[in-house]
Amino acid sequence: MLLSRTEREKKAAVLRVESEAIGAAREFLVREGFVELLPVIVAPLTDPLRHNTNRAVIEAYGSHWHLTRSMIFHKQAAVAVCDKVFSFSPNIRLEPPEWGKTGRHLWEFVQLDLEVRDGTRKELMELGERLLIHVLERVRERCSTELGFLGRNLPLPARPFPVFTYREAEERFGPDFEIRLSAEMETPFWIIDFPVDVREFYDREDPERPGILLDYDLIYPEGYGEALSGGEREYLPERIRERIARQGLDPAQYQGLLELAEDGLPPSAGFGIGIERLVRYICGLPHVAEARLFPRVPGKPSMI
Ligand code: ASN
Repeated sequence: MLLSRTEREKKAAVLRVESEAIGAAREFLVREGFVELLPVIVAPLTDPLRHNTNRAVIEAYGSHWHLTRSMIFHKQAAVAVCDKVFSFSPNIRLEPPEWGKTGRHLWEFVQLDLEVRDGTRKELMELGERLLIHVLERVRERCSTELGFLGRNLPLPARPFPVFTYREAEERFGPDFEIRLSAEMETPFWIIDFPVDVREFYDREDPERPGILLDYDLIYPEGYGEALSGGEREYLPERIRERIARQGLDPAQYQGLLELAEDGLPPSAGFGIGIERLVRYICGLPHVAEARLFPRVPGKPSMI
């Protein structure tokens, strides 16, 4: 790796911030009663995702195994054992090569994925705000030299963060409302109530408002885009089956999930927060690749 002295110093500053942010998030969650799970890297089933992402599959012992795209189903199963779980979970998503230029995508990244048994949207949104503020406070306190070196004046947002419904945001800002709002806002904000067809089948449809999901995305200000996405979950087998069918997916691929649901999956809610995007926002970096020492950028080769 041929980095100039300044590049090396910058990278070291970013990595120190990242390490502090990870430590702060872990400390916060353990204090809140969460149990850390070791990540799942391969599984017979993984997150279908709603956008068109090629599957990464390996063959082992005569079966096909997906590389994890998110630990969603494992988190849902895990809360039957421990009430609150989290994992720093490596994800592989084979995004189109042109996404290498968005500044927001890596095809290998880590998300802090968490889930709470019997959790509600309201509780999880509060948790997300407190978690983010704790991390920002800690980094400001312990990494002022690094932030100064990176020229980043990191603001501390006040709770509660503003909330927009998907419909309201779309009406006011058009189809790319997320990017436009993110560029305009000066504080992190939520988008809630996504229509059922734009999200994955596992986010719970509001029984009181058919067609609307009980989900939530947190978006960074200053144009940095999505911070976290999460939702209450479908946990009843008949609901999961219906949602799978409505999205035209093959139920056989989700056999393991359906069997777990037949045995009794607990109700839960959770979210995932991308670590490289968090560090990009904290440090004010142009691209998420700068938050990794060995980045995997869609469409870009790597020597190591
Ligand atoms: N981690 C997200 C969630 O908890 C799912 C995802 O990454 N697609 O909802």
